[in-house]
Formats: sequence, structure tokens, C-alpha cells
Amino acid sequence: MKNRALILVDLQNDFMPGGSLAVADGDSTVAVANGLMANYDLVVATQDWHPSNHGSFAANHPGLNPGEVIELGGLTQVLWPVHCVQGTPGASFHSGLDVGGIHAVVRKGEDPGVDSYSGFFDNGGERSTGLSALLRERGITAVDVMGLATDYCVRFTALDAKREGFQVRLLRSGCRGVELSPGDIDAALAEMSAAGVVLVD
Ligand code: VGL
Ligand code: ZN
Repeated sequence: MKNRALILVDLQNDFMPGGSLAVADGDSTVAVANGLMANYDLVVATQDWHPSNHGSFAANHPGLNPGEVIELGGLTQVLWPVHCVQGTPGASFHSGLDVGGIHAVVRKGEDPGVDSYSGFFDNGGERSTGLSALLRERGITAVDVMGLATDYCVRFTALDAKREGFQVRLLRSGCRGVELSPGDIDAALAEMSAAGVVLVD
């Protein structure tokens, strides 16, 4: 597909079963990704890429635990287990992922003072990763988004893609969510749909 890119969100070991921020059944998305890549002229993978002092890690806030909510840089921030620390095995793509089919990797979450769920911008909407420019340079007008996690990084990546003017489809079979609270995945799907993201099975 000439004008449509595939965006693979955070298919990294720490989000897979056995990882520090494991998403249930997260590894089932890898085969979906591998099966789709050849259909696209441009495949972009995002990679959560945190320094060890990242402000989203509960471990960096003595007395606080994962799942608790704080304010970080003026934004509401859920605290997470330490995950996807730059250069660690947990930050690597799943070993079963066909990385040869990926044309560009976009890293995010490098600033310790602000989280970055979206592959386009940090959570404050201030710093761009350059993903929009990359897509536009390649003549992309539409994107298909899949990966981990439906209710966090997939959600914000799809919403930002829409906001940036791309046509956006969410490939549901290639997504799994954290579901910190029951209903979070359905709420994320509804939010994306309401924003004009087309949910595809
Ligand atoms: C993610 C929580 C923290 C994700 C990343 O990839 O959805 N979730 N960092
Ligand atoms: Zn993260």
C-alpha cells in the first residue's frame, strides 16, 4: 500500500508476558505484525526508551507504588514499574518480531521529566519525535496502528495520528491492553472511534 504506513507500537519485551509491565497475551500481537509488514511500503516501529531515572517509574518516587497517580511536569502521571530502560533486554523488540521488515524506529520517553505514550509527541504535546514529518516525507496520508498497549501507547498514537491529519485505522487483532481498571480497553476503543479512528477487526 503506497500511501498507507503501518505503525507498530512498543512491541518490546517488557510489555510481553514475563516482562516488567506485562500486557496479557501481548505476545500474540507479534505474529499479527509479522504477517502484515509485507503489505506496506513503510513500516514504522515505536520504542519506549526510558532513562533509568524516568519520572514515570514508581521506584523513583520513594513510598509510592505502581498504579498510583502523581503530577509530573504539570501533567497527571500513572506510576509504572521500571520498564524499557534504554539498552536493556526489556527495551528490545520481541525476539520473534521480524525487525528486517521495519523501515524506521521512533524512540520516545527519553526525557525523565515527561512521559510519552504517543509515537508523535510527548504527553504535554510539546516535543515532537519527528514521526509526522517522516510520514509526510514519504507521501503517507493514512496509517494503520497496532501494538501495545491499547489503552496507553496505542491509544495516544492513534489519536495523535488523527490530529495530525492522517486517516487512521486501528487493527484490533494486533492490539492488547493493560486494563489497569476494568473497562479501560473498551473506553480507549470508544474514545478512538469517537475521534474518527476506524476500528478494523
Ligand atoms: C506504555 C505504559 C508506560 C505503552 C508505555 O507502551 O502502552 N504504557 N509506558
Ligand atoms: Zn513507558
